[in-house]
Amino acid sequence: MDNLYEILAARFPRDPDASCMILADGRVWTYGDVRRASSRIAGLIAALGLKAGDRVAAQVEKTPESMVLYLATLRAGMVFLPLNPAYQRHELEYFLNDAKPGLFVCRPQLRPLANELTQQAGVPHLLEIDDNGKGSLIDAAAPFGDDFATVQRHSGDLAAILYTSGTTGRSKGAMLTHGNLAVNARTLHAFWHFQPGDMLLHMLPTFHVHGLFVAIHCVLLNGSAMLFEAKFDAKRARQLLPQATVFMGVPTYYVRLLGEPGFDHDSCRHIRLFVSGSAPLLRETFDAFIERTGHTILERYGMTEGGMFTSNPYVGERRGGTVGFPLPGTEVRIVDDDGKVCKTGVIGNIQVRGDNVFVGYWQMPEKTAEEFTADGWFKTGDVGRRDGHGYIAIVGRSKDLIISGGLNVYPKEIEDMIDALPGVAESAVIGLSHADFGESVNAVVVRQKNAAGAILTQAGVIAALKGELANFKIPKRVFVVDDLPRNAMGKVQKNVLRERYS
Ligand code: MLC
Ligand code: AMP
Repeated sequence: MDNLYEILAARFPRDPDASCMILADGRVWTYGDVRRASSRIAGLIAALGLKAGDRVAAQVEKTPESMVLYLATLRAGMVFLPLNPAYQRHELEYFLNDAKPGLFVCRPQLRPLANELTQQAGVPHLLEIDDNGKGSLIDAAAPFGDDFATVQRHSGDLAAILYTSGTTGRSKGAMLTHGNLAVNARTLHAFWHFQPGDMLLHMLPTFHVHGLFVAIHCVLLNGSAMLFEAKFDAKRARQLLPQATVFMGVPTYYVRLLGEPGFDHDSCRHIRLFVSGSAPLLRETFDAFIERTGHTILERYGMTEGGMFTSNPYVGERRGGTVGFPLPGTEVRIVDDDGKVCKTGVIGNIQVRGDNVFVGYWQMPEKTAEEFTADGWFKTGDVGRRDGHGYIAIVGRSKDLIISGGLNVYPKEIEDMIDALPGVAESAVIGLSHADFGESVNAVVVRQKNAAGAILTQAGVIAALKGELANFKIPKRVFVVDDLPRNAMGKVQKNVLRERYS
């Protein structure tokens, strides 16, 4: 059976009363609850008339019910498409029209907009899960049975589509198969030594690879429990960490933990593993964490398009400023612009290959072809080097991407929106270093010459973008200028802007 749900469920504990998710209010979801609830929701999805391969899009808060909706989608043979609840009209409209899901699950407060957009996009079914895990989807699933027969899927069948922003401004849906997800889950579970009795403190959002796949798959394959928190909060993390053995986070979580009074050795007394990824972990954070807690954070590197590619070792030296070695089953090479493999220590483009690497971008065959080499290597757009001991360091990106608090922002998308505002001639969106988010989004906006009546201000630009774009993409600062620096080819020199405004 290649359905990922079956692969995970085969490792669920025999005892149906064993804990799976422990919630902030003390409620516990057992593995039996997970099986039953996913069965009922799968029954509902199938009864709606969705066919294998149809998309189930969900823009809901992190709750046990929304996690189970993911498993139910797998069981029913559909393709899960999680969306950040921060997404606004502009983003949602695009995703629904592009993915054409058979079912869209939203929060009740979004209902009016969801009605409008689903009608426009021809999405036949709209149901709700609210922020307490209740709503029309849960009510409609209640009459269905606890013994849904999980639909047969092959390892090459799609399990999920996760949108990643695109350099051209158009988001691309990365198509991941049951096989892609299963192979990465098994690798990480083994490589990070998951063991009976582990307790993961889960504070990541569940609409991205990190929180949804890396963290949850490891726990489910392990048949163990997680402290399932709605979001990251440093104070709450400090209180809960003594009950946990594993923690996974983006670098901002570690920066915030270090800023938390009372966070020390004792707070981490049962922890065996801290994992960081999704964005570069600063050397100073890595060092300060060792000093404060005695723990060496394990940094790993990955991407929506294939899960995890490299990891520092579980046993052996974890080197700060590096992302370790290729994981078993994943090949990583560093090549120059002509595709020739670089010598040790030489900086080049990172390419990856393996069974975990995605099968392409949803309905974008040309874009997919561009991102792979003729011999099947995926071009990550990251730039790095390998040292004499084989440790890989990410030193930059060839793609114009900002990672803010572990969330990706492609400048082109914001620039397009700003350029359409009255009084704007053009704009350049740049990442600047930020103590908390690592990088922050900033806009340099050129006022139109002789634009009658248009007064461009930071507040005006920000107000115009809010409601259209997710909050994390809204520039933290806006600089209004008369022109942008350009090179001889006429290309905007973002490096000059970054220096000027840093
Ligand atoms: C929230 N805001 C952000 C932001 N998150 N702004 C910039 N960057 C972010 N990441 C906005 C809020 O809407 C708010 O706006 C203001 O910034 C301050 O919010 P906050 O209270 O500080 O934010 P908070 O809710 O605490 O969220 C910050 C965070 C969260 C870092 C905890 O963003 C987070 O959990 N990030 C993790 C993302 C993640 O899982 N990435 C993995 C991707 S997978 P306003 O206007 O209301 O004041 C991947 C592959 C891989 O990359 O390798 O893993
Ligand atoms: P996403 O598209 O959200 O999956 O983000 C993937 C990108 O995050 C990668 O291409 C890298 O640029 C970045 N990334 C992930 N992990 C790390 C890491 N440990 N260090 C530096 N960058 C990282």
